[in-house]
Amino acid sequence: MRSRIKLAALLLTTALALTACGSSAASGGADAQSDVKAKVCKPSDCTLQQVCTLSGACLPLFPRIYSVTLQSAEFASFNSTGNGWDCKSTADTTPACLPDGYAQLLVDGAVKCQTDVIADTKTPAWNKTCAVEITAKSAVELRVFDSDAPNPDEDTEVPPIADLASDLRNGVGKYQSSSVTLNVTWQGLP
Ligand SMILES: [Ca+2]
Ligand SMILES: [Ca+2]
Repeated sequence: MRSRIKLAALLLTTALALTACGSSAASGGADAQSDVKAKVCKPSDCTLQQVCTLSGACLPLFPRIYSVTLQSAEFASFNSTGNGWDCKSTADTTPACLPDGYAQLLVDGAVKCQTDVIADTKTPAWNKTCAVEITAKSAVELRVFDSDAPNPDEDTEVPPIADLASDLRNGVGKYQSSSVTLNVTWQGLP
């Protein structure tokens, strides 16, 4: 009698273990499937007229809403006139002599994204993200300033974007003048 009870208990334990194993394998399979669905393209899969969007599909570059992140910048030691930023000489190392940077993205002359000012550093990191609609005819500009309030802010003269379509496809861009380098990322939506 006791051995029958032991056998029944053993069978029940085995059945429970198999059930647990089966349900775990099933949920692992579902996770693996959703991982595949989450990302199905990379930039090199798409044509020159397409972008690999956040949804994982190659879709037309334009018109499209892009998530733009004005990430960070590196200011040179001197401004475009050859002087220090907030003091004449860079030999003056007091923190207030360092630039007070902020960045803007403009579409057709209107500011669509602007960072806060980060005071007294040559390496501001803003990581400011905005959703911006860009069409094939949009004039997209990037600007970086040293805030000199209450005086006019000093433009670091970031040059025009040389190849916007290429930067949108690749998802990153570095934009450089003699006085600043601006780092931006682009992500096509949806
Ligand atoms: Ca300053
Ligand atoms: Ca300043």
